[in-house]
Amino acid sequence: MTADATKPASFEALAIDTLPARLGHLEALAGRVGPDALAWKVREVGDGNLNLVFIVEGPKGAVVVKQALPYVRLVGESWPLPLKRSFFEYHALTRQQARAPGAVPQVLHFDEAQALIVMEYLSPHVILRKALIDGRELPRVAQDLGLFLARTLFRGSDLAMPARARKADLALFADNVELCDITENLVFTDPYFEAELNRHTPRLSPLVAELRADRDLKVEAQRLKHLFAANAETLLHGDLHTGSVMVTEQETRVIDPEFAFYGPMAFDVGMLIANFWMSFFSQAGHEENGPRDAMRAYLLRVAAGTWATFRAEFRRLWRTERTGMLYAGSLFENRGDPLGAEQALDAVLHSLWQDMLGFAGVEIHRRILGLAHNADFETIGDEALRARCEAPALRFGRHLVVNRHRIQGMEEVNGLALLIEKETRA
Ligand code: SR1
Ligand code: MG
Repeated sequence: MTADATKPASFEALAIDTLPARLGHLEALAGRVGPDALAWKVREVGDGNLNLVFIVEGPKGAVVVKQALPYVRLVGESWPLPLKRSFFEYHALTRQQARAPGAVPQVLHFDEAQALIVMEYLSPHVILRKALIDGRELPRVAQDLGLFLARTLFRGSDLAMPARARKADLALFADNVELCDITENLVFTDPYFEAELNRHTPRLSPLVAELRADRDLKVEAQRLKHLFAANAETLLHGDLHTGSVMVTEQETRVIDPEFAFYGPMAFDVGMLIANFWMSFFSQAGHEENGPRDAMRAYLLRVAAGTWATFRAEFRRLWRTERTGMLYAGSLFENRGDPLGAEQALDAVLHSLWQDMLGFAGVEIHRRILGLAHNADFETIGDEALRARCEAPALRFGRHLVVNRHRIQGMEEVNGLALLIEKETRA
């Protein structure tokens, strides 16, 4: 099969029956799956909000083909979305692979015009969110994700990169405007007023009205949006929730960085940890086969462990890889003042902690009040029970956003989560 015979001149969405003819000529696929494209088995498995995802299997093995659509899949063609997000995803994957080797799937092929990426098929991995809903305690996630966060966020910033290279990269990713716009609206603004596409569990309406009338909350959410939009600190994953992580007992991989852009380090950390807390609050809705007390305790350990690993690895990188223009050694260590560098590190980590809490709070709110909900709560069929899980999560999120500057540490936050969650089962 030749490339010319089957390759459309402009973008065309793939389908199960057209994929073998369209991609059969690619060595990246044929080499991994098998040379006879007619023998390939193709499944479309995309359950995200935006893209097509195919698994292509053959006698030799399997690959994943991910293709962007020119609109938001969740909403339809009425919401156009540029194909270039695939370009940003590809470039983000290559940077993440360099900065945190082994943490992301291997990229086998990228076609910019067709907005498609062929990548390693991860098996027997499952989506972390699903594993947590099923009550599985994955032993490695806190460690693996804490390391991923510290390594990608530190190494993509002015703490580590040469200024010229970082500015060039910043310019490259600055064009991911439409995906930033989604986050700016869906995470930071829409949840706090009656935006058209919002929805929530109906019996939460009194609490939702209370939150939307909460001036302190709205002001703090906008301060966080300001930070998100204006603090181009490092290359973020940009959408690091538990649906963007694939796991086995032994391995953790981060997928889907199409929202990548230069923003504040604490955003990725807060978004991820928020998803552990939401899983924690949702567990009461998944107790059909027995109590989930152990799972609840596990999730709080994962939230604390992710932060602790991130902080420890960030400290290590600060001491060993601080080669960028910020907090230069020429001001500290090279002048016999290593304690100055440590003081600066403590100050940076302190800000990251507070910002992380704030971003976690808005992420919790938007998953319950906005357009894009998560399966942790959505799969709780009993509406009254779902509302009993979501309400404490909303109150917890409000506390994080408004009081983040006063919260001392993980013990305090997790203690509060435990206390508030008990309301669900009272
Ligand atoms: C319209 S897109 C909605 C959400 O899906 C993505 O996964 C991001 O989380 C985005 O906010
Ligand atoms: Mg995604």
